[in-house]
Amino acid sequence: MRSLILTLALALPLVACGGEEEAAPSGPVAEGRRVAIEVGADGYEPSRVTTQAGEPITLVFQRITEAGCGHELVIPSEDIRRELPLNEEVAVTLTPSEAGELRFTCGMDMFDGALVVE
Ligand SMILES: [Cu+2]
Repeated sequence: MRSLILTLALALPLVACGGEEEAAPSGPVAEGRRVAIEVGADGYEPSRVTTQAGEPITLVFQRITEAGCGHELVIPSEDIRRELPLNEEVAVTLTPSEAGELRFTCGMDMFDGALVVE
């Protein structure tokens, strides 16, 4: 009998916690702040963008030159690889979960860009 009461006492808080879980939002994905990034012959302008962990942010890349190799955008940690057609805006929305640096670069890892997460 004693062990049964103990089990119930342990089980109750677990049930209470489970009930507070929120369902995933079903509406459109929040895009948060939008930051325009130009992709030139030598890299990104700006090359560093600062944001807060847990906040969605949309980086809008636009390649403005045929020079250089910015036609491909790579964000290694997110497994993102996108073509950047000349003079077209390409939006990438990210919600970094923890502080740190989230690099972005060209297809050959030559450009240096980063989303700095605080
Ligand atoms: Cu390159």
